[in-house]
Amino acid sequence: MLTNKLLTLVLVVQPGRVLLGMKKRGFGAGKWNGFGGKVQHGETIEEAARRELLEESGLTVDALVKIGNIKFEFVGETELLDVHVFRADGYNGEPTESDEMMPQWFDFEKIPFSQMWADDILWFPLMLQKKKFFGYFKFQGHDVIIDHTLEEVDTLTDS
Ligand code: 6U4
Repeated sequence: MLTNKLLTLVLVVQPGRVLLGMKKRGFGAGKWNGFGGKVQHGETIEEAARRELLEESGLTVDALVKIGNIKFEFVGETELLDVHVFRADGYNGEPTESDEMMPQWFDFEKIPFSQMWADDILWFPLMLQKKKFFGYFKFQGHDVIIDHTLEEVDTLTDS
């Protein structure tokens, strides 16, 4: 049986560029990614998204827009990662390196997909166009997608 693990992922977007962080340790180390992590007991998914963004990048944001929900299954693992993806178009503060992440802005044409999770190249175009989406990706190891679905949706639920 698969257990569900709630995670957040925040993309801070400015005209023509997006902020990514190089993950320095833990899950996905060595990859550029959005900012996020596990939802803790007693906090909402959005509270977790804000907390992780601040911890990992030093930024706060006013509006966080729910933009996607992606479920990840890893062959041989019993945990299903349930990642809630948010987009923020305005931010406060300066991107600051943390123990976990090294932030850097990337022009839309120079997003380093070859050093990102393999699913990102598929859903980033939707996220950048502010289209909401729902995805499912089944990974063999951390680099190979053996099955997936990705669809645009009108609304996203909280669970
Ligand atoms: P801690 O508690 O810091 O040890 P860690 O194991 O480092 O946790 P965490 O909490 O940083 O993991 O969460 C992993 C992050 O990676 C979340 O923001 C979700 C994101 N993520 C996981 N799989 C992903 C994938 N296939 N594509 C993607 N982001 C993914 O773009």
